[in-house]
Amino acid sequence: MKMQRVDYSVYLVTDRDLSRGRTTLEIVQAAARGGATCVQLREKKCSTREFIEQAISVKDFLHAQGIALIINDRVDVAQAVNADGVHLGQTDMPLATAQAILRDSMIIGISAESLADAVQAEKGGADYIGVSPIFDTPTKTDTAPPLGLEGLREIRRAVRIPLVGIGGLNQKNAADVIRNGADGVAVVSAIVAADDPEAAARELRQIVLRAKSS
Ligand code: TZP
Ligand code: MG
Repeated sequence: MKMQRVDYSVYLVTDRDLSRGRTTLEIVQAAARGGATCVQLREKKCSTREFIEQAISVKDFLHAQGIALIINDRVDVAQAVNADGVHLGQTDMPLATAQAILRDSMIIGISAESLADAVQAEKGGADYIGVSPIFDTPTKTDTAPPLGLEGLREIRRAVRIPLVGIGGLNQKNAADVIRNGADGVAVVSAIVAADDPEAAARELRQIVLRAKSS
């Protein structure tokens, strides 16, 4: 069953290369204790088998907490582990193809690198949009030019589905991202590479909650 009402407030995107010796599961557990509300498992290098094993262990943990698990890029892996969703970029499987395979069984998130991408994703029936990137980031360098807060605002005015900002987001700019129309902040390094991922997630959660209520 497709999860209704996902909380995108603090959306952790994993990255084993930035985890400083901690396992992805350890990072996910710490982030969940701190208040992360959604987790995207993003594995660019490991084997399909390892991706699936990792996804199962992360899912077992997250489901006990009621936190959504979204799989990056791989519709097959998302199906194999019965994840809550899949996240697709502009050069990944097309939205319509993923919908034909998944038949409304899970959330589909789409990365939008422009206003046109965002409008098209909403028209196509995406469940949420990752607005990417908001700012420049060393974590991913093959991105489109940053949209900035102005670009985010423009997208917010044009679409109704949930928006999650990504790219260079942290405790210093998370409130601005929410105030400019995002429903949540997606972060890699601000949690994954933090000295204390739990404290980092907790701080982000407080900042986002405050920004939403002000
Ligand atoms: N997609 C767009 S920017 C990005 C991804 C996966 C990386 C964001 O990483 P960070 O460390 O939160 O800037
Ligand atoms: Mg992708």
